Amino acid sequence: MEARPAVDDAALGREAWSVLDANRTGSATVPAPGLYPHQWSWDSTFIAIGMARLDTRRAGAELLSLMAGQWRTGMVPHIVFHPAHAEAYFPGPSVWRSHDHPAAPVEVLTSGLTQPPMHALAVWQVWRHAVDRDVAAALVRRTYPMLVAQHGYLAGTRDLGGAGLAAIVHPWESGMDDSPAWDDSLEALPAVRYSYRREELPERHPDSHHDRYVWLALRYRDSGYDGTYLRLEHPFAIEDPMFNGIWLASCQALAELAPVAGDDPRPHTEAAGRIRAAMVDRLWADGLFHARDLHRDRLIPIRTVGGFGPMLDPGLSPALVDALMDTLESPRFMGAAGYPVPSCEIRAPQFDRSRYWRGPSWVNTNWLLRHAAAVHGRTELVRQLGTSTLRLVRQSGFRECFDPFDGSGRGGRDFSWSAALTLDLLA
Ligand code: 9WN
Repeated sequence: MEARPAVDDAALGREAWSVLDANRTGSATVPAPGLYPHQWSWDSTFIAIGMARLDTRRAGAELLSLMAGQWRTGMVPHIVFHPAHAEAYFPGPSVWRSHDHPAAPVEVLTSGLTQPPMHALAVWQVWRHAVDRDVAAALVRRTYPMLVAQHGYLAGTRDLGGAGLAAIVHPWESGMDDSPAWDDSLEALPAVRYSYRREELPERHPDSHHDRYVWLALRYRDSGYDGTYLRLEHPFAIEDPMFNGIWLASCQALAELAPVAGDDPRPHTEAAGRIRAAMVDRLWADGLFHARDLHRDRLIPIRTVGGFGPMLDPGLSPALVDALMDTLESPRFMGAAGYPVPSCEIRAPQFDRSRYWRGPSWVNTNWLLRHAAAVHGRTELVRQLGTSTLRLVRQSGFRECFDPFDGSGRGGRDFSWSAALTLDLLA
């Protein structure tokens, strides 16, 4: 494992801020230099949450730059492309062709998929922790209608199961693209081959899966990013507990923000209640939430860190919170990991300690589970997740993810959300 000289909190905070400065391109921050040269959706929400501890204006600019990519349908795209690096990441703007779509923004190029709807939760965190209250209040008023539109899109176009949950239509939409949760659904798709240069691909995907990712994206694009096509024909539709747990938490956040924006909080609280009831009814089994494959109408058996997403809900019943805590602390997850929280159950045959969402621990999911623990007053877990996450970045740097047994870094270096959330944890 890499040895890093011991750093105190102040020095760690300075290092984190300098990573964010280095990854800045105009008003946006890229996830990692080289590897991800554009603005990614949920990355920027975590980045804004961390920045808000020191610079309200910059946190707001990060979110507004992302929301400039919002489509008139309300959809917030998973990538807002940086024009100077257009095709430096595959698939780039020439694949997504957002400029051909009447609902896409004219000024910026984007992807056609979305990512976990962290946005309202992020605006609420910025509001709660802002150093400049006036700037934060202006940000809330400006973004509130955008967030309402985003939630409307999820509740309408994305309720593919008709039960009140939002479906993801591509693994990239989960934010956990190579999670073993999607393996069976992907393997049910036709075997396809594309002729892009293999070296353009991120190392993380078995080739056959990446070809299917591209195939799914092209099918959706060729439908004109059409909601009816998604309902009737698109072959990948999954109700994911992390995506929906984050959406629910964002509904609660919108209810908190509504009075600041001069609006009624009740519709957001009611929406949260509907999502909660649907998640408990449709996704709960064996002490954890599971993803549901809508085409096979069955729960996906593997346990992943995504199954803890609904714990972000302050209204989740104490009995379910207790059961989730038991699973989290068991040898399937934290009980057998030196450095929590592994992204996939350690006992699963698919678990791989070094491959992205198939095993390693991530700063953003640790932050989410720590936030969930705080919501439910589980102070020991809050302390444990905060301390162990800071131990990871102190030992191995602001890496993309970490080996859950020895804490060594994996994936990209100088990863923005690892740096930004460190600032939040240090605050
Ligand atoms: C596809 C940028 C993104 C993160 C995702 C992570 C990875 C992209 C990829 O990088 O996904 O969107 O190329 O694999 O899985 O969570 O937002 O950091």
